[in-house]
Amino acid sequence: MAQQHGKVDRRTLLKMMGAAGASATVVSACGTPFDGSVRAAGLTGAEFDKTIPLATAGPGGNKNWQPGDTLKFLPPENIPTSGTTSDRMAALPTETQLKLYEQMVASRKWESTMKDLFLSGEDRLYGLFHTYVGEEAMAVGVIGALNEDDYIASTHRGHGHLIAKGGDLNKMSAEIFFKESGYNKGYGGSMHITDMSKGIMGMNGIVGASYYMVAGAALRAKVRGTQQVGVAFFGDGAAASPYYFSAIRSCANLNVPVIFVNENNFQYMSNPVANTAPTKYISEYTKGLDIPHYLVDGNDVTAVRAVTEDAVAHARAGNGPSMIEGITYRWYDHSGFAGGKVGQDGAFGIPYRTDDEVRAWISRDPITRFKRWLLEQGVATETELGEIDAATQAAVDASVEFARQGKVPDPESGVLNTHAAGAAAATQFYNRKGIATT
Ligand SMILES: Cc1ncc(C[n+]2csc(CCOP(=O)(O)OP(=O)(O)O)c2C)c(N)n1
Repeated sequence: MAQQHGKVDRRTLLKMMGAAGASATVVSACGTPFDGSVRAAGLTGAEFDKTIPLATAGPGGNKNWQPGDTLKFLPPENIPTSGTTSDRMAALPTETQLKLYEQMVASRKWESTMKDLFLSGEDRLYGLFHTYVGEEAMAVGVIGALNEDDYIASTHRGHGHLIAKGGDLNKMSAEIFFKESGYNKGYGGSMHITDMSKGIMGMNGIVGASYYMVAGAALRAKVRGTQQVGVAFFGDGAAASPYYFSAIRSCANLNVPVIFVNENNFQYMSNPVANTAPTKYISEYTKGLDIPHYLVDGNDVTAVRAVTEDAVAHARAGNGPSMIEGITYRWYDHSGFAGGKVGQDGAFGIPYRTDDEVRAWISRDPITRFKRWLLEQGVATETELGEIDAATQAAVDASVEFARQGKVPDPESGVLNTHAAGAAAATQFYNRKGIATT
């Protein structure tokens, strides 16, 4: 395995880091193409004055990463499931198969519609919006294998998770429009949408927050013997969080029924996964724990579904956690719509990736692939799937209209939903005025 090391004197290095922030100076001083690559061997007092090796090639070879390299990471065909994943999908009732298709389409159409509205300026939308377009097979494949009362904790990129778990499109749209009729009464925006009635513990602006939220819910389920399981979604960047290691180890220790689902889209904002992962795959991080690990094509809903069924069975049987890594790709920029256009799929001209790579991933579209599968299996005809597409778009359009008609929250209600004392005071205020606060 190629390891190339540049050398820099430690005292100089610390001075540089203190003066100007580590990454930029280390990169410029050492000529290494990536920041964050300081593997500081021997940083003890006794070794002061020794030189520090700066790794430019990680154990997984990732440090040699170039834009466009994601296609070299397509996952293995052989997934440890009983039977082929296609056969297992085929064994499901037609109604279920079509539901999965509909949910993937709903996620795609809802986000694409929002993207067009943001870009056209028609509704003067604002706030952060992280698209999940391209990754839909992950949410639908995983969540479809859960029961209604199982828990999920999502990420900042979680609209697809919400839709797959039965989230209400009207309330989602209204929240994006910051209206009182939204999921968070117009206070939260995209990243705080939560629906505990459906086991949705929320999207979350805190990267790496899903692990302990779900672990807590799943531990409660275990103690009560309810058979519920929890799923913690997280990105490749979030896998660098110490909370990840801590939570997955604790769940393994205590046999907590959590499925850790990594959506590896190779992009940690504008950082390639090479900068954050020392191994080729995220699922290699925790191989030492004696729990099942699955590495799947995250754009193949049959594969994602099959391994999740196994992981759920493992958890419900009292055997504790497991880990799933799905290899996928987001078609748009990290947040917002730079490089995107109204009516166009995908964002182009983004500096940290190549347009060819984006096109290659669009050609691996999880929805087109599943549609092909449904047609080949004779589950539905082109016309029937077209009807699902049209009905879904109509529901999305209706949700936008619902959002437009909604009311902007009163400024006075700003103290609600903020902190405990404020909420109590505001509730009294509303009670006096005879206004319902729930
Ligand atoms: C604790 C915390 N640190 C940093 C951020 C800023 N941030 C928002 S999204 C993001 C990248 C997350 O990347 P990844 O986990 O790979 O998920 P992806 O965006 O690719 O879906 C970062 C660093 C944050 N929101 N929370």
